[in-house]
Amino acid sequence: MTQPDASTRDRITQALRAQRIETASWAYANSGTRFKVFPQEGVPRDPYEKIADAAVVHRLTGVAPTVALHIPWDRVDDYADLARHAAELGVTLGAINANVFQDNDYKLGSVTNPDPGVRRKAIDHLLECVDIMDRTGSRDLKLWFSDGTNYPGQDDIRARQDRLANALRETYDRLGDDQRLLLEYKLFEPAFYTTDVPDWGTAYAHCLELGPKAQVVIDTGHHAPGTNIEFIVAFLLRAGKLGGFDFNSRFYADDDLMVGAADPFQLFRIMHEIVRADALTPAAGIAFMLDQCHNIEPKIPAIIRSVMNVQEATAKALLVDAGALAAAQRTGDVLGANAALMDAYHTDVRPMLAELRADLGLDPDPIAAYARSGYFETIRAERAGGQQAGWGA
Ligand code: LRH
Ligand code: MN
Repeated sequence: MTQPDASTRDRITQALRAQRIETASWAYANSGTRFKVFPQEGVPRDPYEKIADAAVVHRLTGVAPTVALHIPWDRVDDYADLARHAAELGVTLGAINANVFQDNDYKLGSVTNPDPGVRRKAIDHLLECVDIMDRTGSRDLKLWFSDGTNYPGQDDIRARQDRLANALRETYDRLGDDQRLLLEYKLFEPAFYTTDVPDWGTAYAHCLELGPKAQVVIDTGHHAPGTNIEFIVAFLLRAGKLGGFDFNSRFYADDDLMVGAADPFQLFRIMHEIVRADALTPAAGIAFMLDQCHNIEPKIPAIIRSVMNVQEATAKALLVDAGALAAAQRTGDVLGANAALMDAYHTDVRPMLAELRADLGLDPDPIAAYARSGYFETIRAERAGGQQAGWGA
């Protein structure tokens, strides 16, 4: 693989400079599996400290200027003050994630619950999240519903879709002009027979029904094994209905491991579809968010590593010789076309990214820079007392 010429390098570094990755407030706090959430030293105790950690990730990577919140995990008295705190640290508040999956009332569902009173309660939470967006200045309301059933006959599958559509409609109609509703799907868990938004098709159909401010979120851990996720990316991009990603990786189910850790080639193929559709720039409106749990590994270095994994997959995707690829595809040169992608994928882009960081005035190795910063030692001492934040599962 010949090294890219100067204009190609410029195009690639320009695109990488403009890349924006949103980190998740809950990944800085204690989170894990249903079996055990292992506490760690220095973990944030409130949203202010979570945002301080997110600001460190941005300071060291240069491409993570926003942090997603989750309500009520990040509930505060003054969201405008939280936004000010974030701005002072050089970051802004990103997507607002609603949570209708932890309240006892939602055992048989939230917005799809047979009980209209429970549905009302759930919808009111979604509307409260839009109120919060008005105060944080967030564009996106991200909705994931754990709603589903465990046994055939437990509830009416069609009636639950009607209830879901009604709740989405009421929430959609509450959105401001510059606000979006991002609907996330998941094959199963915690429900194990039906899930009311189980796949991209169901999410897409509901978003079509709602209107232009409703788009689909692809959580890379929410598919059946063997699912070709880049096909879903290409399809939703073509339809103008891809709103964003919850990036993570998995070997089996919704493992929520570091993105690119379990399957870097899949991440590359996903980013290839993004680059091919010229959808990498913030103007394209795709929210590239991380949604991970760092149960056993140190959280801030893991999130820095995750941002770097997305950058590496993106740089490789930007290296694909689009002209050679198109020519091979046009002439049915199967091996030539595959080689165009594999050559890019097998290129070591780490020197280029280290150079980009140096150009940005950053340490070429953010992980080493974090270790040298002493930030962990500082927060370990400062945050010794008090209640560590977690997802309270
Ligand atoms: C559900 C999910 C969703 C979040 C939660 C923390 O599995 O991916 O995006 O609300 O994780
Ligand atoms: Mn998710």
